[in-house]
Amino acid sequence: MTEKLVLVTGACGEIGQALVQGLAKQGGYKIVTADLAPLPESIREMSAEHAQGDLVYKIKTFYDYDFDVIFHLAASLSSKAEVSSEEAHRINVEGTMQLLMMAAYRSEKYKKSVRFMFPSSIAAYGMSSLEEKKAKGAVKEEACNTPHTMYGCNKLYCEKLGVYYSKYYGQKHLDENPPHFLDFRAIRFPGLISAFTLPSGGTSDYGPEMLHAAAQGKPYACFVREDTKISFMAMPDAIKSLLMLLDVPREQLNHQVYNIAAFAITAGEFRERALKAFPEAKITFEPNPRRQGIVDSWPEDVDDSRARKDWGWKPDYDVDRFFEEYFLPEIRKRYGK
Ligand code: AKB
Repeated sequence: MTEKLVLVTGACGEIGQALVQGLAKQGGYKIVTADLAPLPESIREMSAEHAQGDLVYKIKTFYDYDFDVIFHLAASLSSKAEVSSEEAHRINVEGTMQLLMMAAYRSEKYKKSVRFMFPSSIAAYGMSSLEEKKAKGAVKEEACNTPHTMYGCNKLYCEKLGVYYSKYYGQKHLDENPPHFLDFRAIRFPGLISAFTLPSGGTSDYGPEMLHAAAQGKPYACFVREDTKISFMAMPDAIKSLLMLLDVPREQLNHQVYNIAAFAITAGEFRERALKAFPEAKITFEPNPRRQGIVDSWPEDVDDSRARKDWGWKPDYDVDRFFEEYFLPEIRKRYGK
């Protein structure tokens, strides 16, 4: 069987590294990676080729490749995007648009629908107050699409761009039979937690930062209030969702954007779990008003019934299994505690 050619942008990021490992483990893919940074040692051997540099300027190079699949993970995350909003817009929107155009062009020219996998985020939602956040509970995809952050606006808009390039680009959809438009699929991720890497530039980062600090015996001042609640997920489940959605036949999908959820938990509950595992941990709460505002605007949970129905999504790790079977065993090995 011939290998499928896959591009992973943002390959050095948390999802990127785990995804490259997941694709390599699954087999059947020739992996091309792209990132601003050189590839870390852990995935270097798995990439057939690495394009280092700014995607927006490098896009021309990619027109020469016959990609079957694109995972466009490169992004400036929510906290970072608030301090450099213009740069974030360039990375998050222009980078995505350039890649979508390239994928749409190739799909049409070669009559082969390129699969374009896009990680969106719970940042695409916006709650006007804590009362609304509480009242709304687990939100469905179409609810509260009023993001409060540059990153959230970028993600929501890029979902729309993806739908546009896959359905309406050139307005040829009426006479094209069969259509050869790019096949855009997006997942709105909650906060992700890996036992192997730490996030940077995001606002859900307090969860993984707190747990990694506790495991290393380092004090941690959490930048959000104890009662702050959002949805989180183990990194292996995030990778599972991307690989699952990639393989679903188009006819089976009734939508192009899907929520996925695993467990919704407060920062205070994270602290309790961390203290149970590492009783010496020193965790305090020192809310940062700007970052608190960002997380307060995100829903406390998301409704993932659409993904469950269309492609059989189900996380492997609920909160107990996340700690007992994934995070704690791995982190103890990592930090020797
Ligand atoms: C962030 O905090 O910006 C991301 C996200 C929730 O999309 N982790």
